[in-house]
Amino acid sequence: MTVVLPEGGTAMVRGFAARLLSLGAALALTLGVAYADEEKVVHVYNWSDYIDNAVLEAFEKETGIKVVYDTYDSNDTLETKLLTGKTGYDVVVPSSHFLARQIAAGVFMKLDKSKLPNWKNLDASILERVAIWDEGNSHAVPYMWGTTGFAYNVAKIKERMPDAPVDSFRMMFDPDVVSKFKDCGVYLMDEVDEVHQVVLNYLGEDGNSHDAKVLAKVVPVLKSVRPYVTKFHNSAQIDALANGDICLTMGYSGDMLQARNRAIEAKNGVQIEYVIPKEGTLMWFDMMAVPADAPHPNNAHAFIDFLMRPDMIAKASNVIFYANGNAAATPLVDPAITGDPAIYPTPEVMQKLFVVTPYGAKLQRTVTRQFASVKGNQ
Ligand code: N2P
Repeated sequence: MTVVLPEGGTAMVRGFAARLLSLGAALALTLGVAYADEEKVVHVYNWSDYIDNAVLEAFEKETGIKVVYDTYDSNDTLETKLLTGKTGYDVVVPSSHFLARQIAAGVFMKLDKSKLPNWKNLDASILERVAIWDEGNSHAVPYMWGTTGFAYNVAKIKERMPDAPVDSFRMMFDPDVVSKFKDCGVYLMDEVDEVHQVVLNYLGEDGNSHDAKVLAKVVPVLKSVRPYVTKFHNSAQIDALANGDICLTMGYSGDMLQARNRAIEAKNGVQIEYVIPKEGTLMWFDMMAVPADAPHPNNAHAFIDFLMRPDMIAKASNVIFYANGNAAATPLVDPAITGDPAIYPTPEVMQKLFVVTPYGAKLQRTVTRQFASVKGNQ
């Protein structure tokens, strides 16, 4: 619970607020005891296609805590809920740069590391990286990390353009190229910030620029390819690719690899490739955090700790094709995954990946408007 003292309040109001604070402290003590008697349930809000259900079942079986699990497919959706408050969720999983401004807005509680004995399994180098968004790693635990690139249907692209530049974001952002694929289906992501950042980087600009004039350079590029985009979405591309319904899409690394895998399992002859383009791209870390007003904070800690168990997080990575942030889990992850450069990029490719910091409120409004003007009606 956060109680903010009114800044210019009268002495009486401030006196009242101080009393409220000490009441809050007393309440926290009582709640400390009450936590132990939390109802046996944890409400989790995570990205879609981002867990092995066997992990949730194992948690329920071992702890007797029921998992109520909801999903989203965009940081914007999660953030709108978090900023409104009273989400009812105990654990949420924003991406690193969104996390930073949500921490600044007071959305999350500090983690009680005494309740996270499996913290020791985390990868120290990843903890150091993510500390730029969460100083001292005090509010969040790395779950999975990945890149935002593109994926394509090998046969359909070859058929339409034998010399297609399949190692470059020209596939998505050069109108002379992408126009050739409209008939077989092209999706672009519906994630305002990431589309801006990736296009800037493609243009040779700083992908993390916070300069409105630089960010405006994205607009003509998006307008030039807009006629060939058949849908803006963040998760529908998995099935659409796997079924052969689309031939090109921007997407999250593991999601695209899940699509590849679904096609292999369906034996439908669809061959999918995921590409981290030669221009480089965005790298992000998705972070587990507990909303300040979570109804079951103890259960939230128990859930997060369970996901830091090497066997459990390795199980998740093996199903969702994302790299996790747990060093002790690496030997348990399928070698086909740890050895796949699309999931664990080579040091050379790592050099080309960039991370971003959050936009301020005004700039965020500007880029959101820009994106909406390009998208128009779908
Ligand atoms: C899971 C997508 C998570 C990646 N389907 C977003 N950072």
